[in-house]
Amino acid sequence: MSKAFQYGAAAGVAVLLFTSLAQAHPQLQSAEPAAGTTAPAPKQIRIIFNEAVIPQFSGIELRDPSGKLIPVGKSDTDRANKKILIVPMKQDLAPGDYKVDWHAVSDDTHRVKGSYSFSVGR
Ligand SMILES: [Cu+2]
Repeated sequence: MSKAFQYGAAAGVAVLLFTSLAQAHPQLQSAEPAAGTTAPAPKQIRIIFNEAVIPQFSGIELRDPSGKLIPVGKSDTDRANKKILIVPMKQDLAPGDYKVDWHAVSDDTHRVKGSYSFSVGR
């Protein structure tokens, strides 16, 4: 076996390993309001993952443009689809930009987190 072939094969295995690991973790697929969009004040924030998440260990921190934490309700998953995390709003969000720092734990107990922003229009 040539050295070049050995390196190539090792790289291929590494890519396969990385891909299967990545697929085994919850990933954000979409959100409502969607990232980067301007929407009316939402009654709830919905985040759709690629796999079921555990609501007790999943949720968001919502911040206004000044970085102030906005209180939100208790996270839950959609009864019909455990891939959808639902966070009810406790108040009408004033027009402006908001940042969502989310975290989620999937059924396989893997924890992931991320953040995105959306805006509330007038
Ligand atoms: Cu995982």
